[in-house]
Amino acid sequence: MHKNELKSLVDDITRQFHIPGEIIDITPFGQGLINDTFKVSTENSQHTNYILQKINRNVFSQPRLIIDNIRITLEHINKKHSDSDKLVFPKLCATKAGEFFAVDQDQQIWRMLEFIENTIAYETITSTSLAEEVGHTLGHFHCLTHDLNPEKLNDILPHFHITPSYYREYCAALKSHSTVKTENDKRFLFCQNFIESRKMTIDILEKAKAAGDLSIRIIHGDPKLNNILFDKTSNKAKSIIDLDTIKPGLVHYDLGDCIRSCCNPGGENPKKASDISFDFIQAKSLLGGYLEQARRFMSATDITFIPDAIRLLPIELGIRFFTDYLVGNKYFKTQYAEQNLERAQAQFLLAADIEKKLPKLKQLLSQL
Ligand code: GN1
Ligand code: MG
Repeated sequence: MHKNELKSLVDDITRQFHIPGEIIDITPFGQGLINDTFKVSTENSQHTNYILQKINRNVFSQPRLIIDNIRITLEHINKKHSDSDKLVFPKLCATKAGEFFAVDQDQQIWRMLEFIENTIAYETITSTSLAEEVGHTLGHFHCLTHDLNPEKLNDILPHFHITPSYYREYCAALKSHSTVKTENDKRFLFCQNFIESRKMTIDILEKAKAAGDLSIRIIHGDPKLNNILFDKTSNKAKSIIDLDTIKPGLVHYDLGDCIRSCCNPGGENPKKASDISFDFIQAKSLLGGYLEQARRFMSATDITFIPDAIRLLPIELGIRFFTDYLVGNKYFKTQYAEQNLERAQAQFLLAADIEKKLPKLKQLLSQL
């Protein structure tokens, strides 16, 4: 879509929402790989900034159900939440027609949230106290939601964070892909061999779930570092955002995902392979903060599976990136054709480093 067309569409959609004050600016916002996000600034004494998002229909085929999930979860949290709890959650804004989403001429769904002021999101962790704060925040979120009956939520993405289902999609993509010319590429072969040699271990959490060793609770689904907002003044976590993927699932996927995103100084798009490593010290702090909260609901068996989850999540995301590369980059936003291949390689390198540190990690968990 042309820039001016997009601007006029976003302007129109914004005006469908009931937000007081005159709109003074609308700009693209954030680093998300799925939805299109904008920051809307207004001149208004109560609330000045909002987040407007177009929900990606290729990923979320039933966006209305997401909005229900968010509302059910926040209602539950708000019932338990006392003033002393420091987390605030972005509120959904209503349209002038009284709905929590607007529909554009292409039947795309848009929603508006209040912007949480005076906050900052980080792309990398710079201190152990920040890592501990991240862990504490995720643990607190899980404490707030662990007693919400998972059956009350819609499973908006039934295969999301079910590692074996990503493996099946990968196998199908490998058979039919058309990226043949890159098959001799070292990165391609590395990814393919990496998955092949780990395929026996990828159902570890799902097997434990099926055996009744791990139970289904509520998961955030996407607790990566830049989805946690920190207060600019105190540097304490103030919010956990991007609630689209809230669904019934194993909290282990959340914890593993949070650690893979926080404890790798190279990030998801490293400049060179040697930038990638598993930062054990940061992981130790993050886990300490997490368990301080999560111990209230986690069983001893839950804790035993944490190292497996930490190892599994970069493998899962690597498989997702590699599969998307094979099918022609349809799911994750990319800036160039081989970005998903490089992202996959980065996740597998991280997983390989985690594997080296796994005995230390298991020992740590037995002491925490
Ligand atoms: C996607 O859109 P974003 O950046 O919040 C993805 C996550 C991945 C993440 C990797 C619905 O999240 O699962 O971990 O990219 N979200 C979805 O950066 O697939
Ligand atoms: Mg997301």
